[in-house]
Amino acid sequence: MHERIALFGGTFDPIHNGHVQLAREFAARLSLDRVLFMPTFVPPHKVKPDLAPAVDRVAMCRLACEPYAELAVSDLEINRRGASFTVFTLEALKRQYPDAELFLLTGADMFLTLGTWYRFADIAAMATLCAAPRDKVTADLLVEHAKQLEQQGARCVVEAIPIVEISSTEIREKATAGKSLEGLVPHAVEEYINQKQLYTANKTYRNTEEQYVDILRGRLTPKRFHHSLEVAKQARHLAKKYGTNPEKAYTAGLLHDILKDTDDDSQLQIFKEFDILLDAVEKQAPKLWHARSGAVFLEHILGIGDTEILEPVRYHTTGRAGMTMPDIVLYLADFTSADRDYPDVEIMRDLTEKDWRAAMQYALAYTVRDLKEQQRPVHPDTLACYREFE
Ligand code: DGI
Ligand code: FE
Ligand code: FE
Repeated sequence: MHERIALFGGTFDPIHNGHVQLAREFAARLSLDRVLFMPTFVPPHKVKPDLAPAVDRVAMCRLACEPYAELAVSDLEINRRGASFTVFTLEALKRQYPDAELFLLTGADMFLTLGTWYRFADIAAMATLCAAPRDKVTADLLVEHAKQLEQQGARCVVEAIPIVEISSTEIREKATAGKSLEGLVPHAVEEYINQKQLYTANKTYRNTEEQYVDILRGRLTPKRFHHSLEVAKQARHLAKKYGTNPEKAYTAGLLHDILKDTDDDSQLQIFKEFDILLDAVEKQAPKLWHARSGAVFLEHILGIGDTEILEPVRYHTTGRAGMTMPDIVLYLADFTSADRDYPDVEIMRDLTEKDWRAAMQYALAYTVRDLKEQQRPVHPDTLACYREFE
């Protein structure tokens, strides 16, 4: 019998339970003798500057694979250093295991781009291409794509393996924030991350605020990052003026737009994961999503439990009936931060300094008028808030 060996390439920054489960399921279903995790040295599609050191990514893969006879790690790509094109890696594996039958495991996104990979025909000739869908929609896409690839001579397997949606980005952010990685990565990997301080990258943070700033910098465009810092400052100023907690206001301001530059699909994924149903207006207005997904992210990924931070973020875009003072502080800070330059901003700043009720009334009237002019639906929370201050 020929050995059946699958190549599972990726950055594995870090390897997590989703990867391990996927590999083991594939091994069981396709009777694979071995799945070879192969961390890439430089991912040819997306060059990320702040990847954890290659040796550490390999070491974490080793720790994760150790308990399982069918899982192994190869440092072939790491050792070759150059751009790791899959076709070269498969050729090297062929030389190493001349009699083996090769398989290539890819995530759904990778699989959909396979046809355009460097020397795809050679890849297809050397390995059976395997993918697992994330959900029903991707399942259909993958099956459809597999048909196309097969017309180009490829052999494909799309296996409906239940996927554990874990994101390495979120793991890094949790590690940066000093949160537990329980259930996300194997214990040994968590210990390794902590011991090596991998995702705090030689940094000793003076405080959590500094960690948040680091996370924001990684998630936001420079403009939005700057906006967040300005809203934080303005929120602290207003909190002092109106007699609520200035530190909490600062944190809420800093983090209020944390998912504003995150793509729609990732936000939908968060809603799905945390059983959040969008209402009719929200469904039509993706611009509203970041307030809700952001609050969920702060609570569940960054582990912030304080409602004086979570609620202002949750309602910063629409407002709501019965706004609390922390809600109002963030809402007005977002309207009046130093980076804002819409036509009425000076009027708003003036009102905000003198009379928060008048400022809220002006802001809501402005928003509702603006939405009507653009024929966009007004959210019930926006409307309720508007009526209260009218
Ligand atoms: O995230 P920012 O740009 O700093 O500000 P924001 O969170 O207030 O987002 C503003 C966007 O949300 C802007 O495009 C207007 C939109 N928006 C606010 N209230 C409503 C709304 N959109 C709809 N459709 N309905 C609303 O009630
Ligand atoms: Fe916002
Ligand atoms: Fe904002």
